[in-house]
Amino acid sequence: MKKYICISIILSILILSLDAQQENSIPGLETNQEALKKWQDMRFGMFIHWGPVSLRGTEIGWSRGTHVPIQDYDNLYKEFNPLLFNAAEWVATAKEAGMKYIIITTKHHDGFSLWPTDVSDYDISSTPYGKDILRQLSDECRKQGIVFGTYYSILDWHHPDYTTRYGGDPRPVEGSDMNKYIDYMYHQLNELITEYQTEILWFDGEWEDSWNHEEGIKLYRYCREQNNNLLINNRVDKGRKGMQGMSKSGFAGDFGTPEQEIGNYNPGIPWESCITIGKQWAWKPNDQLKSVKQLIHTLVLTAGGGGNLLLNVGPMMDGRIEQRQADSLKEVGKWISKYGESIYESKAGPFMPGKWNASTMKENIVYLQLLKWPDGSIRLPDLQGYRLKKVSLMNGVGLDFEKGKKEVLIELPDQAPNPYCSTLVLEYNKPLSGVNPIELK
Ligand code: FHN
Repeated sequence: MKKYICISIILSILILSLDAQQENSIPGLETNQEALKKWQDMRFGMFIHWGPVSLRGTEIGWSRGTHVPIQDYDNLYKEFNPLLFNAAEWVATAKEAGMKYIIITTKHHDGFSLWPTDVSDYDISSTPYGKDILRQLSDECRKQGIVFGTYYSILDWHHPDYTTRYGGDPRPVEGSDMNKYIDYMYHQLNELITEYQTEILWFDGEWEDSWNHEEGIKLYRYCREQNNNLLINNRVDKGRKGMQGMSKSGFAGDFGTPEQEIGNYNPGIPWESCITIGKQWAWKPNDQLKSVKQLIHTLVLTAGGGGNLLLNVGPMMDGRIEQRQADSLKEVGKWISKYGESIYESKAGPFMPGKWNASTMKENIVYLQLLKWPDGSIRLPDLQGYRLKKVSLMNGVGLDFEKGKKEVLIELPDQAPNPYCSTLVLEYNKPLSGVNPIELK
């Protein structure tokens, strides 16, 4: 019987690894590994959901035809005049938070383009503000050394040729022409790639029947032909498993996109959790913001699972990022300025994310992130085949530890070094690879 159990375990591991490999098994859709490593090493980015809808404080795209009548929503651009928009301030806020890349909604489901696109007048050039938001932001990102990326919604509830209506849109679908819409979309994407040099294409809105797998494959190929260094998420195609965000095998996309949740422990497959700092993606007056502790724990648990965190802010109608949101990000940045070494360029650690911990690793070092400060000491299981040489507080003193038969007892000071999350540095006798992950009780 034991023999059969072993065989079934080996088979299931083989199938899982094959499935992971099949992620990139479609010819011509292989991920650019150099671009992927650069992105994974960054671990932390800023998501920005913004547009004329900030004038109403309702959700971008989704409030068109629901909380805001379509006629009203579609004319908001005529009032949009964010005179206090300052790209340098936005980028500086991201940098101070420890964020290494920015992804902004260039066109959300409402069809409004934040740049002067050649193929539509429903764009920033038709607003009282008139200036090119994307040009200012992309130039400032390059100036400050932040990677510039762009969100683009495949679905477009405003465009007459997009063949799915939403929010009680009375316009007939008959006469709409998805092929014409796809040409429009390709032209816009070509602008984002060639004129704004986006490095990450963050697609969304792939779930409706107007879009299909064949078009997803074609679009991925097209974008990579324009720039082979591009990184493209899995929402370009139809393989996303709901809000879990990971892909079924055989679909295009370089990374999975769990949404509003921390992705599962998955060191072998690239993924990024996109999560709002408040409740709403676009700016909402008096939105309930996550605490700084929640934000830091989210970052740590995401990195501990081998993923990136794309944390979303929604700028206000006048172009400023709300002070509350900026203040929270500044606090996160203070933590990262002390503990960032345990996040950037790290991999998922051997101690899986749990209620009170996470871990990341680099070579022979494990960073044990303590979300709650244990009382006096902690016991850690041995890592089979590895010898623990040294334990210390990150940026701090060495700690005594006592080896038992299959575990080690680490003495801890009474006071947690950091009120949000404290980090231990565990030095082993050799680089850790292929360690079986352990769940700490
Ligand atoms: O419908 C959008 C939503 O507005 C938001 O942009 C998120 C961000 O990932 N994506 C879609 C919902 O999955």
